[in-house]
Amino acid sequence: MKEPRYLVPGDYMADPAVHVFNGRLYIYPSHDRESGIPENDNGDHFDMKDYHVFSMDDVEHGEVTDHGMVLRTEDIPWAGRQLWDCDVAFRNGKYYMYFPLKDKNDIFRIGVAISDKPEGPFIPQENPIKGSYSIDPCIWPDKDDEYYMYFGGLWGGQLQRYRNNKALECAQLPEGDEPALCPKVVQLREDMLEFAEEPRDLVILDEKGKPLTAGDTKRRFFEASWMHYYNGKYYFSYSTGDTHLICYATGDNPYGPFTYRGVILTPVVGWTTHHSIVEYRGKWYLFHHDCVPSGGKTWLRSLKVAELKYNPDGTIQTIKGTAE
Ligand code: FUB
Repeated sequence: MKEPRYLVPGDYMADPAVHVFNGRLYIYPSHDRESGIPENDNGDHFDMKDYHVFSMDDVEHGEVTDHGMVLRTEDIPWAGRQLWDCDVAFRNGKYYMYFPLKDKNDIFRIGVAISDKPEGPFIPQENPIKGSYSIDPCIWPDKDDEYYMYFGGLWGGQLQRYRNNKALECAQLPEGDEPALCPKVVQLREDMLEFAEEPRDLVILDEKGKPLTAGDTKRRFFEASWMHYYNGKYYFSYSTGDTHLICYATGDNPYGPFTYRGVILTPVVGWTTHHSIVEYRGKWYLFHHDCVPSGGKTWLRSLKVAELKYNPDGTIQTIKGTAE
């Protein structure tokens, strides 16, 4: 693939989670819209109200099918506002969509909606997952039929409001040499509707084996967890948020620890950067978004795909974002 490709030119879609189901590629993005809400560090301007599903069978030239609206806030009994980045997993004949949404108290929780088909529509559960908080769920189906969720996001994603899975009186963002806040990992119950255990920290180490610090803003986790597996290693990738990079770390099992390895995507036009990595028909791809088509409006993002390549030692070749 010579040039990255915009996938849905007629609408604004972001945060793509991509999976191969029944031999076809399915894309589960956030659906951006013009809400008129002023931009702020809390992310209030990302006021999304529904999801669409897309699919295709040829990444480089194929037609992208829009399966239409598959879930909306009006149909979610506990909904407050803001449907952010979702993910979908298949188990025991059903497709489970995991989505972050603020409840009626303006607290992000993670909900589940179910379908018989990868293209939806998805029917939401009455309540969010017990003990869930923050944003950006990513589901990893591991060996032995175990499913893990990775989640978390700083600032508007509210992760700084929690320690040891308990809400704090006041949010606390560590600084400087203090250890950075970690993304969370938790195994899902067999019915996929609840956590099977307490979420744990997914620790990311530097080259000396020390946890990344909060002041190391070009490497520490901010949001947008994604997991993939390549050549016997687990690859955990994520956004560094205010430094606008997609980075990755490798490990030997789903719980980590993981060791920081480098940058996958340099900054794109826009503020957020968010991605997924998937193998399809023998090639690896990075799905992501930028704000070039909207002329740099950070809340109106467009879906893209670029080919991703590994070096012989398993490191990933850095892709240049559109802000360079
Ligand atoms: O789309 C809203 C939020 O922006 C996502 O949940 C974050 O990862 C960032 O992309």
